[in-house]
Amino acid sequence: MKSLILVDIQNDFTPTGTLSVPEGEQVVPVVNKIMDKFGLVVATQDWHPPDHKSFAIHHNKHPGEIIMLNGIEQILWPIHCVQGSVGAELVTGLNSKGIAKVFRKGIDREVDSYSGFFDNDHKNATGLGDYLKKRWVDEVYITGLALDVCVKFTALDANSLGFKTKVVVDATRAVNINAGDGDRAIADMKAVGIEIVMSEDV
Ligand code: VGL
Ligand code: ZN
Repeated sequence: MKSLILVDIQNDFTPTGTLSVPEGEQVVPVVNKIMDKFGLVVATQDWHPPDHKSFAIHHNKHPGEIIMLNGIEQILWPIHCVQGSVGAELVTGLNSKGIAKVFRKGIDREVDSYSGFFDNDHKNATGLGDYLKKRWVDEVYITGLALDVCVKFTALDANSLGFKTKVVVDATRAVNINAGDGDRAIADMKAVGIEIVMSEDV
C-alpha cells in the first residue's frame, strides 16, 4: 500500500507568508493532480505556540542565526505557523477533502520538529509512523514545503522507519536560506537510497 504525504503546505510557506518559500504555492496544483493515485493521503502541519523557541525574535536575534537550544543546534526563523493563525492554515485550493488525517508538529516550544514523524531530538513521535504502519503502508511519496527543511527530514525519517521512500520533486520547493540548500537536500536524500521522482511518473 502506498501513501502520499503532504508536508506543511501552509500559507506562511508561500511567497506572501512570513517564512516565504519561492514559488511555494505552485506545489498545490501538482499535489491535487496526483492525490487520486493514492489510497491514503495524509498531511503534516507546522503548528507552533506563539512563544516557540525557534522564533528569532524571542532571542533578540535575526532569522538565519544559529543557537543551541536544549543541546541541539537550532536555526532561528521568523514567526511562522502560529497555532490558529491564517498563516498556519493549509493553502487555499489544496484539495483538503482528499486528506485522511493531518498530523500537527512543532507544538513543544522547547524543541523544533522538521520531520513529520519525530521532533528534532527524536524523543517524541507525532503518530504518523504508527498510523501508516497500521494501515499497511510500505511505500511513501513525499511532497510539500520546504524541500530543504521539512520535506528532507520527513523523507529521511520515513526511510529510516523502513518505508520505501520517494520524493516527488516537482511537488516541492526549497526555501534556500543558503544558496544550494535545495540541491544539497536532494543529494543527502539520494545518498541514503531515497528516490527522486517527477509527478508524471507517479
Ligand atoms: C519549516 C522551517 C521552520 C518547513 C518549518 O516546513 O520546512 N521550515 N519550520
Ligand atoms: Zn516551523
